[in-house]
Amino acid sequence: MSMTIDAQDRTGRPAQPVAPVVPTVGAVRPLGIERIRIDDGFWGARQRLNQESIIPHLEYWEERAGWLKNFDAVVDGTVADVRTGQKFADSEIYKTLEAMAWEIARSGDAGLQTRFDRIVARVAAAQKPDGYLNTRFGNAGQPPRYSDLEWGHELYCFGHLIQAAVARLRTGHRDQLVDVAIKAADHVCEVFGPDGLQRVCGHPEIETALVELSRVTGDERYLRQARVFLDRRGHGTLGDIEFGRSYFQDDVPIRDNEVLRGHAVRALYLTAGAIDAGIEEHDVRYVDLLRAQYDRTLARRTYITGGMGSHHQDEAFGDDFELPPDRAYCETCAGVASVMVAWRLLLATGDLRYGDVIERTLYNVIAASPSDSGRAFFYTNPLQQRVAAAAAPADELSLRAQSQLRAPWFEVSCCPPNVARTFAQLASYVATQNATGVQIIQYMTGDIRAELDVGVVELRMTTGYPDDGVVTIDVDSAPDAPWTLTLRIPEWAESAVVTVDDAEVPVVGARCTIPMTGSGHRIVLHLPMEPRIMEPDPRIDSVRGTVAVARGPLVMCVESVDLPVGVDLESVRIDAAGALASTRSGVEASGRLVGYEDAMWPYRSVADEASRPAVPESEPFRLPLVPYHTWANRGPSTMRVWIPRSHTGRPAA
Ligand code: FUB
Ligand code: ZN
Repeated sequence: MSMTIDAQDRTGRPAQPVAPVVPTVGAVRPLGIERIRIDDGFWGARQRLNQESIIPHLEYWEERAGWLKNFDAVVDGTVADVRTGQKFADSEIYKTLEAMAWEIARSGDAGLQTRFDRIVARVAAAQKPDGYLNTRFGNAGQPPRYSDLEWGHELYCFGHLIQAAVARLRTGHRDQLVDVAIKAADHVCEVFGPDGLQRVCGHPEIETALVELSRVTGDERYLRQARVFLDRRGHGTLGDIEFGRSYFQDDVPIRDNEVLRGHAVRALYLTAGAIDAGIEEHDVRYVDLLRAQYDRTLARRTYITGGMGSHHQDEAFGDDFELPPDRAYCETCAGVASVMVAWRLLLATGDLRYGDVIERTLYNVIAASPSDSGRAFFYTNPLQQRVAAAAAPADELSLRAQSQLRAPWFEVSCCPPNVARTFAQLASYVATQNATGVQIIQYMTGDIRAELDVGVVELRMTTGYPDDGVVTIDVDSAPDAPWTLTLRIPEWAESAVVTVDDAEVPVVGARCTIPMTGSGHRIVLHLPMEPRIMEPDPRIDSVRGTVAVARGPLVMCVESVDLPVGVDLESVRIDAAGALASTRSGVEASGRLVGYEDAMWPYRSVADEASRPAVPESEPFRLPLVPYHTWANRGPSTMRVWIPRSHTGRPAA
């Protein structure tokens, strides 16, 4: 399917939406957080958690771990001796600043503004007169600038710095952070321009940041520099490494790829930046091929949760259908990055199926990361936990490899600030508009305001989603001229019903488009929330013979703390044809238990299969499942999403 760009050139509009991604062309355009307010429900609660717990927690740990002090140490000349953290620790400060910037705009939190300014002053003080800024390279006693582009992350850090500055500019502030980021971006253009250093960064990120800086400032130099980096990639300018150059997407030019490969976050950030550049260059063919790469990745290399990345060793995509549940890496950052790509494609094409991808990933990867307290995070998001791991100590730094349970902070803490910036900017993913209508992409409780060519539309959306499937949209204000309201109909909601003032309207595929005139109307969307049994593509070898349970957008799991005392999760099977019921905490299915006998050797000949009795299964029992995103909030547990099918198959009484 090819991408359509409806030529809505918005260059020259007085104000850009207060949103992280504002392409100048696209099938639909974003509505910023100044036009959409989430004020309750599942995501309202998470935005409050972000403001009250997650962001202060990031500030606390970045100070405590010394990553903020690294900037002070650059100023006082001691950084080579005292620096702490990974090479890319600066980027966590910048992502936190970005989260704070969106949060300040969302909540108007004056205390947060003061804390933000203090951090920015410390960062700014470490910048060199020519714009270079890094606490790991280029200071007295440290390796020279750009001497380790494979692993040094200098341009990656600049990318996050620039994204934080874009957040400030879009939220109406031309402040010290913006000056620092623009100086850094100018420095990058100077050093890495067409005639400059012929290298790229081992971790993409600068590309998408430069395009957005170009969009917000109108300075095309930044877009051109992004294009230089994109075209330079894939030609082996980075040294070879043990994982091969595919790890950082430097083995094959972007245009020659068919599917995303290598390190998942790197591949997805790169794709986001490439789409951004392609959109600004009006290169439909380029965006179309990136879309095909992402679509193929969704079809063959993505977990049922929306998670991406099957390899722990190199945090990378596996081969097609290599999606082991227990070894699933599914880094939280890869979930964030996948949302970034899907959102760009949705804006470019208007294809609401990308709204499904975003929804799945938001609920089942990004929402899964923070604990209920907002003070511990999953780095990886496996779909099966075989051994009940002890909770990470609440007050200690964890190694990423130990992150079987949520931990307060990691040596590599890229994920927590990524969650924070996504939660703070979340309203900008709720709805889009074009000249004639509004498209609702995500169902949340809050207000939406859009300025259409025919006039201003104000909507109030109320829902208990995803606990229940009723979404009510009241048209509080709208012109007496025709406009359209489009609702995304999730792929799993075939029997969705939409009414306008109690009269049913047709639903076609992924959308329901309703012709509207005037205000005072009530639209109600009824999404079928009956639990569903899902089976995997038979080519996903590692989960053949199993099923999963989903309810609405939520993937469910069985957690050992919900099983009868003495029952081991290993022995649980599920009646795939059995009854499923929604409960307060999730879903109840019909389960059966099997007894396994250990042998010296866990393999046997199939030759005598016919004479062997089938593994006996117990009578059915009620098997409780909970939303995957809630798991591991109740102490050590084992867990699985994909459950072996019972061969007896009689439903529970
Ligand atoms: O390298 C920076 C970040 O650290 C990556 O995006 C994550 O995968 C983690 O390795
Ligand atoms: Zn991460």
